[in-house]
Amino acid sequence: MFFKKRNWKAIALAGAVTLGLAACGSESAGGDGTYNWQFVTEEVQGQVQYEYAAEFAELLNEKSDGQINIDVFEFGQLGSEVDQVEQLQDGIVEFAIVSPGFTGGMVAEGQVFALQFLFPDDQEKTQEILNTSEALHSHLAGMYEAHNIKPLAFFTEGAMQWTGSRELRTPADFTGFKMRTQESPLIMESYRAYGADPSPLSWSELYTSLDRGVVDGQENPIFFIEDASFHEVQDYMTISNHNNYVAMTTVNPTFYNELPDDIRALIDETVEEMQPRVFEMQKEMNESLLDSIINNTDNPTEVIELTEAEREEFRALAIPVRDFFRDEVVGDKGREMLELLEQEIAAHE
Ligand code: 6CS
Repeated sequence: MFFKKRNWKAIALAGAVTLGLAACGSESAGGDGTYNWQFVTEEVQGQVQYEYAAEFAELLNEKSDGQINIDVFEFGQLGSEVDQVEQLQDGIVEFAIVSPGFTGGMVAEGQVFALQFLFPDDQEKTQEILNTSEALHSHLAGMYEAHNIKPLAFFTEGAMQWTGSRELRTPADFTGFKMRTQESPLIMESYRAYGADPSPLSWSELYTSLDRGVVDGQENPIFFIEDASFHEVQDYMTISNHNNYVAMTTVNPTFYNELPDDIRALIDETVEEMQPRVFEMQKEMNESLLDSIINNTDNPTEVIELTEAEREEFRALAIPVRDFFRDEVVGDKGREMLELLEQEIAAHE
């Protein structure tokens, strides 16, 4: 794995921690009446997912008067994003933040979040849909549960932007562009629609791959671009707002269903309380870290803000990818889910 420098220590610990978990198994309820659980995230300290999980753990510990203890793991401690999903499915960890982009090969319908320009540009409206959508909380959640992953909440980590070793202003700029994507066939298809050459990679390898020119660019919310230092090895950042980065708070369903009602109720209450918290968290980080990229004179990054007319060119190419989703990626249930989601989105616009 090749993170930027500060994460090497976490990687070095990875083997030891993984072994430790495998040896102990997942002790859900201790003999002394305490609960000791594990929560794995795809991000590191200071980033949205990790800070969410740390606050979630603290809140549950307080609410339960110390009965519930949760160890939160940074990304890199328990393997790749895909390894982490397997650990959740196997009950090795109880909780995980999962990005649907890494489960596209398993729950094809979860790739709905890869459809660009689908959700409103207004982040608050988007979060409201993520909180209330029946398409997501009933239809899509059921599809994940069939794979032993129970989504408890969906949240945005912010609008995504492009960075590149060259300027990305029009679809023509993507011709032959080696675009790093997550492991999702639909994300890859979305970039093929722009003429790019998509290449799936874990983010642990992304900094070095951008630096060495293995890939030319990537998409992510601003806080993540800054905190992972991608801007240091990219000359351009395009404010495209072409999609949101959606993450899911998930739990192992067997573990969750077997909990006493009062403990499960505490989890549900905490999940709900975290929704406005994480929205504020991502908003604050995305806003302040944009300034940090703009003001970084040691590693200057040219920031290009697309006009509405320029975004329109991308939108026109992104819309037919919805047909690809309907016709090639999912079956009837997925089509029904997208139709309902589109209605819910239209009702918010
Ligand atoms: O680009 C990625 O793969 C990573 N981006 C974010 C915002 N969170 C974790 C994820 O793995």
